[in-house]
Amino acid sequence: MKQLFLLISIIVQYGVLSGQRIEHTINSAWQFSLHQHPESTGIVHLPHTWNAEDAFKGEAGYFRGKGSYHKQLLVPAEWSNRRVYIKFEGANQVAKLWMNDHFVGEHKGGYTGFSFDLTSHVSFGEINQLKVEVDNSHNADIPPLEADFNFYGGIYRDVSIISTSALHFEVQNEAAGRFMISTPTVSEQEADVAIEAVVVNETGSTKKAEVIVKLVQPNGAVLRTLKQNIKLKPGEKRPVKFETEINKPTLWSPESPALYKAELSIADKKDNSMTDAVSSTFGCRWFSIDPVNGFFLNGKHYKLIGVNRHQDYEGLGNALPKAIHQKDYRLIKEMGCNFVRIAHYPHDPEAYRLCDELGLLVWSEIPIINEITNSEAFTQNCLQMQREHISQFYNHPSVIMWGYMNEIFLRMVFTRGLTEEKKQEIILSSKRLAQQLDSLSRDLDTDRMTVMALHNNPIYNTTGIADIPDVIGWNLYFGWYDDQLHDLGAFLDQQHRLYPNRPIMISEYGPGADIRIQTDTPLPWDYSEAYQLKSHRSYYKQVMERPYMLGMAAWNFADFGSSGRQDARPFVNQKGLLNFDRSPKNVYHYYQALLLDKPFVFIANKNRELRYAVDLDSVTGLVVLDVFSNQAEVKLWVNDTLYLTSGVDNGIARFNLSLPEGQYRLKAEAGGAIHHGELQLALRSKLLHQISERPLCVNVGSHCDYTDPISDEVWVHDQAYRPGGWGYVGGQVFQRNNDKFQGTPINIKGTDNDPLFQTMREGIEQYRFDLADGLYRVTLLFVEPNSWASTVIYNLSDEEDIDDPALRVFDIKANGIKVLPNINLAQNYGSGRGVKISFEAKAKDGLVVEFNKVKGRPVLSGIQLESLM
Ligand code: GCB
Repeated sequence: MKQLFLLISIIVQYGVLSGQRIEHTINSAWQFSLHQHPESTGIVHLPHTWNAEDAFKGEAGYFRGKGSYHKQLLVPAEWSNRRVYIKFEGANQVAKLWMNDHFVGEHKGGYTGFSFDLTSHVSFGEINQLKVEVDNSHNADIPPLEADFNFYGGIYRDVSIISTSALHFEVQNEAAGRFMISTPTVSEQEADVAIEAVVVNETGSTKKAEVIVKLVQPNGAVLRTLKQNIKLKPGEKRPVKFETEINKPTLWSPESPALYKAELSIADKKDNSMTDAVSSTFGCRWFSIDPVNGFFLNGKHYKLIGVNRHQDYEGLGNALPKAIHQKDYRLIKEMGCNFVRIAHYPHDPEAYRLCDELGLLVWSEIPIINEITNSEAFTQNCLQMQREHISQFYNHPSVIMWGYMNEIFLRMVFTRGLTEEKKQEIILSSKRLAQQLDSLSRDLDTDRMTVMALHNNPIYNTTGIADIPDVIGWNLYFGWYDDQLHDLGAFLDQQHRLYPNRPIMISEYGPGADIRIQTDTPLPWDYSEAYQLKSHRSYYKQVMERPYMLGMAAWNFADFGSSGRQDARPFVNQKGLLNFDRSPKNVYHYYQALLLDKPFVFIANKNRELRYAVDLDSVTGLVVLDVFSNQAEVKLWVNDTLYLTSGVDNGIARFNLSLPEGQYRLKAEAGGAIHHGELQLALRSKLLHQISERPLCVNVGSHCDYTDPISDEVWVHDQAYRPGGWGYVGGQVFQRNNDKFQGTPINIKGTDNDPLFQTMREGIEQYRFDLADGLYRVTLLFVEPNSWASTVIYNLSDEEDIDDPALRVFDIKANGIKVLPNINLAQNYGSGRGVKISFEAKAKDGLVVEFNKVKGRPVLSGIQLESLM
C-alpha cells in the first residue's frame, strides 16, 4: 500500500513538472543597497521603495539614483527541460537585470509590468545569482518628467518566477504574459467574445497540439469548451484565435459586476498531456458616451461619480502590500462611487482586479504630465508604455477609457520668457505625440474611449489638442487655484456651448483640507475641513444640474506624498477625501450621504469633539453641527432628549445648537439609520474660572480652530479685543503678496503643528486679556514667515533695510514690564522655524502683552495663557 502511494505521488509530481505552469512570487529576502549609501545595505522584502521616509523629511528632496537588489535563486534540476521566466509587476523607473553576471535585459518606465526569459542564463540544479539594478534618477526620455507626486524608487511591486514546459503560452511580451479577450459587440441577447493567445514551441521538434478554451460562467459552471488544432515548427510562435458567442450574457455593471473566465490550455497531441495553462477573467458589457446626455452602460444612464487615486500610503511610499489596494478600493466602493481615475499612471494589477470585482468604472492612463521632451527616445518610450499599459489591462471590463496626457501645457504656461517660436515648437511636438498616442490606443483597442486631462487654460482649445481624444477631462480648481466655486457652472456651460460634440467630465477638483483645522466660517486656502465640504458640495450640485456632464472624479481619494509641496502638512498633498493613513475626513462621509442608496446618517463632529465658544455676551455656546444624510429629514437627540428635527439640503442637515457648557451625547436618526457622536463644549468668555481648568490657547491670525493631535489642546480662532474679554489689538492677518494662502505655506521647522505657526498677525501691537489678578504663564508662538529671510540676515554686508520685513526686531512687555528685549526671529532662529517662548507674568486689572517694534513689523502666531498658583 505504502509503495503504491509512493508511485502515485511520483507520477503526480512528474505530471506537474511536465505539464502545469509554475508561478510564484519571490518577494522575500532580497539583499538591497543604495548606490552612494553603503549604510543602506540590508535585507528587504518586496514590495520595497527606498524613498518611503526621505520623501517626507525636508526640502532637500528624496534620493533619486540607483539601488541594487540581489537574490540567490535555486533553480531545480527538474526544470532543465523547461523554460524559466521572471516577471516584474513594476519597478521605478529603469530596471536592469543580470543573471549569474550575464546581462539579461532592461525595462524603462516605472508603472507597467515586464518579463524576461532566464532560461539560457540559469544553471539548473544550482544556486543562481540574480541582480536587479533600479534607477529612479531624472531621465529626460522617460515620462513622467515632473509631477505633483513622488517618483519613489525601487521594486515596489511583486516579482514572480514562472516555469513552463517548452510548448507554452507566450510569457515575454508587452502584456507581461497575458493573453487578450475582447467583447466587440454585446447586447442583452448576445455577446461576441474573441480570445487571442500566442503559443510558442521551444521543444526543438515540430509539435502538434490542441489549444483548449474553457469558458466559465459567473456562477462557476462551464459554459462551453472550444478546441483548435495547431502545428508548430521548432522555435515557432503562433497566435491562436477563438471567436464565440454568449447567449443572454450576464452583464457586468457597478451593481452586479459579473465576471466570466476563460481557461486556456495546450495539450500535446503526442500523449495528450497538458503542457501549459493560463486563465483570465473578463466581462460582458457595452457602453456609450454622448456629449449631450452623458454616459450609458448596458443602455442605462450613469453619472460617473468617483475619485482619483494615487498608489502610496503613509509610511510605505508606493510599496503597497495587496491589502492596502484592497482596503482602498473597498473604501471607494463603500463611499458610493461608480468611477475611479487611476491616476496618473498604471497601478498594480491588483487595482484593476478589484475594480472588476467591485464594479468600479475606470479611466486608466500613462504618466505624461505637464510637459514632454521633444526627442525620438521620449516618443518611443511613451508609445511603448501605452502599448504595455493597454495590453496588460485590456481584459478588464471595468476599464472604459485609456488616457495618455495630463495638463500637458502646464509647464509651458508657467514658464516665463519663452519665445513665441519655442512655444510653437512645444505645441507642435505635444500635439504630434498626442496624435500618435491616440492612434496607437485606438489601434490596440477599438472598443474603449481615449481621454486626456486639461488644466484651466484656453490653450488646449486654441491649439486643437483637445480635439484629439474622444473624451476631455477638465482638472478644475475653482475656489482654489482659480476664481470662485460658483464660476464652475458657467465655465462648463461655455465649454459645452463651444464644443457641443465633445463629451466632457471633471477629472479633478477639490481643495486641500487638514482635519486639525476647523471653522464655521470657511474660506478658500484655510485648509479647513469645512471649506473642503463647501467646495465638494458646490461642485457636486453644479455637475448634477448639468445632464451633458459625464461625471466627476474628486482629487484625490486620499492625501498623498509630494515632496515639493508645502501645504498645512508639508510634503503631502492634502486634497484627499481621506487622510494619508486612510482615516476618513468628513467629506468622505458626505459623499456617502449623496451616493449611497440605503438610509445613511452621519454626525460630522468626530474631528471637533472638544469645542470652545468664544462669544463674550452669551452664557451658552453656539454649536453649528452638520449631519449628513440621504434622507429627507434628520432627528437629533442631545443627551437622549429629542432636540430638533431638520430637513436635509443637498445631503446636509445643519443644526444650530445653543448649549450651556457641558459634555453631550449626540444621536442622529434618519430613515432608520442611526449615528452617535460626542461633544464637549466649553465657553471661553468667562476667562477667570476656565483658565484655571484649562489653558487658553489662541490660534493668532486665523479664523480657524486648530487641534494639536498630540496634546489635544484646541487653539481657538483669533478675535479682536473687546473690554471684558480678550483678543488682539492692531496689525493684520499675514498674507504674502499675490498669495491666496493665509499665512505662510511653508514647512515650519521644529514642529508638527505647522498650521498653528503658518498663520499669524503682522504688525500686532498688543494681546489683551481681561481676567482675574494672579500669576500666569504666557507662551508665545512665532515664525519668521519670509523664506528668504535667512539669506538676507546672514549677508550682513548689506545695508540694513528697515522696511525689509525679514529684519523685524521687537520687544515684548507684559503689563509694562519688559520680558523679552530685541527679538529678531530671522537672526536668532532663521526663517521658517517654529519658535516658542514662555515667561511668567502677573495680571493686575487684566494682562496686556505688548509688542513694541524696534524695526519692521512684529509677528505673532499663537498665544497661550496658563494660570499658575
Ligand atoms: C492637478 C494635477 C495633479 C495635482 C493637482 C493639485 O491638476 O493634475 O497631479 O496633484 O492638480 O493638487 O494641484
